[in-house]
Amino acid sequence: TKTVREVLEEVVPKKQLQLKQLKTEHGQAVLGDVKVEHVVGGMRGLKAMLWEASVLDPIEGIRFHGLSIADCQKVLPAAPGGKEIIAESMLWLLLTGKIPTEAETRQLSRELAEKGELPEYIEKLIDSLPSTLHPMTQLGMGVAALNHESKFQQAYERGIKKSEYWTYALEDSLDLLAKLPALAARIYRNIYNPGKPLPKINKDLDLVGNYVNMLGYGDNHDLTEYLRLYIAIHGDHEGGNASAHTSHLVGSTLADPYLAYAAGLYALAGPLHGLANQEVLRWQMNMQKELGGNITHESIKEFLWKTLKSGQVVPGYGHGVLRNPDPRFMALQQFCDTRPALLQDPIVQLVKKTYEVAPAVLKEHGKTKNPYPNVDAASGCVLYHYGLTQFKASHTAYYTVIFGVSRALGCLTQYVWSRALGLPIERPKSLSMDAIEKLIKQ
Ligand code: CMX
Repeated sequence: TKTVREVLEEVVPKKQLQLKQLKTEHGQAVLGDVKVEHVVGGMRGLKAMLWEASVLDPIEGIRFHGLSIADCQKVLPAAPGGKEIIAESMLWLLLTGKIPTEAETRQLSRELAEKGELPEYIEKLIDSLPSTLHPMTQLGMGVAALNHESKFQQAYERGIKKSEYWTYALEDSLDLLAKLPALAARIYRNIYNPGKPLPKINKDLDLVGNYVNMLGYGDNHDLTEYLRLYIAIHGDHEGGNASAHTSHLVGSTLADPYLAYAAGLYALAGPLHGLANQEVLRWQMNMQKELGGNITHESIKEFLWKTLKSGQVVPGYGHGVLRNPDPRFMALQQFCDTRPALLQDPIVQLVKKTYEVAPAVLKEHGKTKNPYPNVDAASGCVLYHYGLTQFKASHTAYYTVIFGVSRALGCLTQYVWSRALGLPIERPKSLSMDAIEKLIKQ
């Protein structure tokens, strides 16, 4: 049984060599043109950054080191007594490109559990915040403040060789991942159950098992399994999405992993990104209220048109890269399909029915390049079913915090790889409209 560090020690030199060869042998190879539409269109489709752990295919969806979600479900170890992928086995795959054994997965779970308690100053910081402060603001503050412990920052100040950066980056990343559940659960407790004692971390439990326990739902096996799957498959979605790209940019300045990920979290908080699952739930509940007992394809279609005609987006549909139903959405649907209680839930049923109608309506509307559901179309509604109903007022919007616990897997993996590969500070060239016009005329 190897540790994740030992596996990385073996993999890093190979990847370093691969990059060296790419730079020396293919440095001038062309990957595409930069068009004005890229510069003014949010760089959509521009192949402009390196990201190791996952690549998003417009049709097939996400692949983690080449493995689809279905592949991962077959080969990645689950928790004892569970079936779903867990955060640790996904983290191992993302970091190393290898599939961990059961024993390696358990060992990583134990290491994270042993490092999981929060330092007292973080507990005090979080407890001092008003319960009306947005949970994502709190999460970002807690993550940033944990850099008091940053081994990377301390080593950098001591003066270490560039080739050693990644090892300290890895230690920080594991420390941060280990502490995220306690931080996220404390925020939840303070807002929704003030004063309720928080359970200690169980050293025999996986990361998400402990998270669900600390949220107060530890006796709900189905919710625990749902969140294991949710957190594993939201872990990484290649590099260009707003949270990943933000943390990558900030990390490229050699700000430590805590600061880099805190920055990524604030990008995740936006309604077009990580807040969307909550928006979906709000929207589906409005639909439910308005349609009453009359839930038919026709009435859903009318509601969709009403949303579109009022100039709003249909939340949970569309994507910057995907051009097919999101396989993460399909995996969550599959989870629902095997559980009668979920299948009977009115809001889960409405999500399913909406999916039967929405693509055709969005095609007819003709604006979005992708008329299909993304993962957010289902994820929040299932949380609601399990009793995580705190989403209504924006200051109590908690769902994105769960996404924030998950996305750390991918962002911190890339932080380690960026340091291992010695990637430089990001500094793309910007242009004014006048400068663009001048270039076109040349
Ligand atoms: N409903 C209505 N209109 C939509 C739409 C939707 N679901 N998705 C895109 N459009 C519109 C866009 O607003 C844009 O309109 P304008 O030309 O008037 O600005 C047009 O279609 C073209 O957009 P696009 O190229 O298809 O999509 P983008 O890459 O610009 O945006 C996304 C992608 C996800 C922000 C967008 O589809 C959206 O707003 N969806 C709803 C929110 C959502 O579900 N977000 C979650 C994304 C998943 C994630 O974060 O991982």
